[in-house]
Amino acid sequence: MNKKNSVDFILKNRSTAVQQERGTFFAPSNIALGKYWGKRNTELNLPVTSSLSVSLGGLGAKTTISLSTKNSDQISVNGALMDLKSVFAVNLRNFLDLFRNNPTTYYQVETEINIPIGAGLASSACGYAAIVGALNQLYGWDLSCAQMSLLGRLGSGSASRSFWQGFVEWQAGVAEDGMDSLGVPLLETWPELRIGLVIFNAQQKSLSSRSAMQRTVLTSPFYASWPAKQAADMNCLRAAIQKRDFVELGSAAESNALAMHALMLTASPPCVYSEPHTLAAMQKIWQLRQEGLSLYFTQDAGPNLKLLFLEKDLEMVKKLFPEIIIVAPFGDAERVVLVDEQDQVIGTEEKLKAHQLALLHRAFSVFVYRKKITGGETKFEFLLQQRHPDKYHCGGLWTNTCCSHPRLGETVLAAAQRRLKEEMSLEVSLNQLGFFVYQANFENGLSEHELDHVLLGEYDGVQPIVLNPTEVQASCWVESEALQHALSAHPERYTPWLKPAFRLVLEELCIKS
Ligand code: 2P0
Repeated sequence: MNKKNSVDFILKNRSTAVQQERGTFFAPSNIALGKYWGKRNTELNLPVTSSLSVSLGGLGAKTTISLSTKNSDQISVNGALMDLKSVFAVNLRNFLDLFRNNPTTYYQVETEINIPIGAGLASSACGYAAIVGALNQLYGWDLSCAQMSLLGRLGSGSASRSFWQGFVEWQAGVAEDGMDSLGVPLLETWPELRIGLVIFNAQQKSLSSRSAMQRTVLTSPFYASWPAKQAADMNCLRAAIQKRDFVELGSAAESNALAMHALMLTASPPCVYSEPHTLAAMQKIWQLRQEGLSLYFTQDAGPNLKLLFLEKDLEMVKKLFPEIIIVAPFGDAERVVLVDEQDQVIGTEEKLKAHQLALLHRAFSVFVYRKKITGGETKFEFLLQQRHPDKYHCGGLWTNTCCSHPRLGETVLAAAQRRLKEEMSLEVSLNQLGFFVYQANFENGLSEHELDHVLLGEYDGVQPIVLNPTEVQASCWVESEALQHALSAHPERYTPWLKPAFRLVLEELCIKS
């Protein structure tokens, strides 16, 4: 199977007639904690081993693609038109060839990227992921992130991990056609985790990672030992993420990066990315660790280091590395995820600021119900909560069972389950019904401008409902007709999102509204 067959297989039954004037997509860059180093199939970018990364939040590439009115492709990066003969443009155009519906289809590709290109900061990962996402919008393919991950891999292996925030495992797969070699997001979050980018040299490297990788596989006498080392490190990384054991995570990531560079040093000719600054920074980190600071690094195919540490050590690390760029890959508890109207992540913002500036952000509303059978008729009752009077808005109003905002990298489902437990002490299996966008302005000057995911679950009738007193004042069960009536008769007693969210629930349960 070649790249073209692979694309045709993934896009089967999808039209290549343009549906939109332009498609736009943001993809975050990702840093591997367990590296991808070596391919078992160079045509399809199928890796020898699985790898595991963490995405960099708002750092990445935003690409817009439209059909070009000129007789050639036009590619611009951060506003500068690229020479179509440059290696960068040639590679990109070869990738675009896989998607043109005839040879005279030309694209205008505009990319804004907020990390240095080709300096070992995974610009190809976010770059190719953003292109796939933009094509998906342009052609209206409606692909899942998993399908886009398969396509992104064909552009650059590490792009398969750039369709999600948070931790992502690129599963190597075993199939010859690569259809099982794609990114899978992990459910775990780690709000305190910080990545620090220490950039000594932002110049484009002279040896591409693609060449270095291939040379290592073909010439290093030690490459045969890599799969076992990688498998052991991946196990440590997965366990560390599950336990939130930072020392285990940092040790495994650092050791994995050093092993990858050790392999490169044994290639022929050797691939050397470290520079004097790189080695000096490593020495400094090891010294600091001896003195008790919990600080680790990882290094990719470039001279720059990415530091790993926890939020509690942020001020210390900033003092020690004044030029550092800090990334909070999971935001923090007090940040919300900014999205566009299609629920594409475009960044994060402090929760209060997002509500002051009415910025569209991701939210969710959970409805827990129970069935009541009276006189042979099934009725539905919904568990409502009254918000604590001190909440930053809508204090004292009645609303659905619980609502909140997912953290960056946290799935809506995982966030909903977390919050249901925190607020009502309930564990309920939930279904996602869809989302809607609404805006409401409050008297205190704050606004809700939310893309609200609605989730529904049935109460088992057994678990005790224990209210979290800092969040919830009271709760009650209300039958659906009574609630519909009350929402019309006394809207001022309810939060503004309850009515539109409840509409999705009524549809799902086929209740007349
Ligand atoms: C990684 N790197 O896992 C590893 C560690 C660099 C060091 O993936 O040939 O640009 O396009 O599949 O994805 C860089 O390699 O290589 C990379 P191709 P890619 O992040």
